Amino acid sequence: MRPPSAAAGERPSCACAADTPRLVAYAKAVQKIFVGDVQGCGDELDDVLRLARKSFGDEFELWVVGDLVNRGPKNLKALERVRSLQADGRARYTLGNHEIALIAIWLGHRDLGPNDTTHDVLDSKEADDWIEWLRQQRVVETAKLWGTPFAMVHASVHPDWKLKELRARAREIEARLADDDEFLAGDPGVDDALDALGRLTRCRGVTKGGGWSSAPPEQAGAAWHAAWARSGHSYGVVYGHWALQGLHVAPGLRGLDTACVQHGRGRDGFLTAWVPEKRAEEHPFAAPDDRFWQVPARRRYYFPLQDRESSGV
Ligand SMILES: [Mn+2]
Repeated sequence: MRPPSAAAGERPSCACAADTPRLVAYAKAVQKIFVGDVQGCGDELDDVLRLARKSFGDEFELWVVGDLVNRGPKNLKALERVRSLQADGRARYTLGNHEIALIAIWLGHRDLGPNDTTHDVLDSKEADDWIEWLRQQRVVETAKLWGTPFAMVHASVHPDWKLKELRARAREIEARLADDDEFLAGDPGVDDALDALGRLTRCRGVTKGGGWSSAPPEQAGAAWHAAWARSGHSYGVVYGHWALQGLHVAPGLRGLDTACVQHGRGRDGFLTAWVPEKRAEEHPFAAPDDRFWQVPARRRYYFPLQDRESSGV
């Protein structure tokens, strides 16, 4: 049955008739779900997505800290999930060191290593398209959680950088990565952007002189986040990359790499998601925090060369 239509001249002049649903000025925020290093654990990523749909329907955004690929078996699947959500405007993704390595391999700047498992991407008919897509991705994403600004990055931010500088550095790196086929073949000793790319995607330790290293801080000064925390920044950082450290919850910091792909190598591995649902009066980056999902690895995936050699396999 069609509703009776009012003749043109009879329309009420006021648009807010009592029975008309009104748009609410503050639309409900879509739930952000931050996921740690997937590294080809495509089945466990699907487990997280199932939980997300069960809890929030389509009202969630997936935020991926990078290292979506390598060491694990289902790299293409992991990439496809994120690309599909991103096409719907429902995923943010920052590149990790393993994506940077994959791009460098495709461009001929380095060889596939004995522990690399990204053949499914490199051998696919759409490899060129996948690499082009990766080259369009960001190395830093920023937004706000209930008014608190934050950055998502794979490994670290420079302890001194404010959000504005972090963004500016990231945009320069992203433009070079997308357009310059020789960027990754350069020398980080003379190319600031390439050095900053390393810091964003590989750093764990920092030195007093402003340097950084991918080595853990026992070998290289302090943990980057300890130095960052001493600077008293007002933004939060969500990151990954540090499986040996594991889940890291501290004021302003959420480190989400819980070694899913390392499962069975002397410990249990999980894929961790941070699901910061709003709680009244609580700072989004306060610690302690229990708003995590942890999906156990289904099996051991990673048998690096050193393990294969020592076991005689
Ligand atoms: Mn990493």
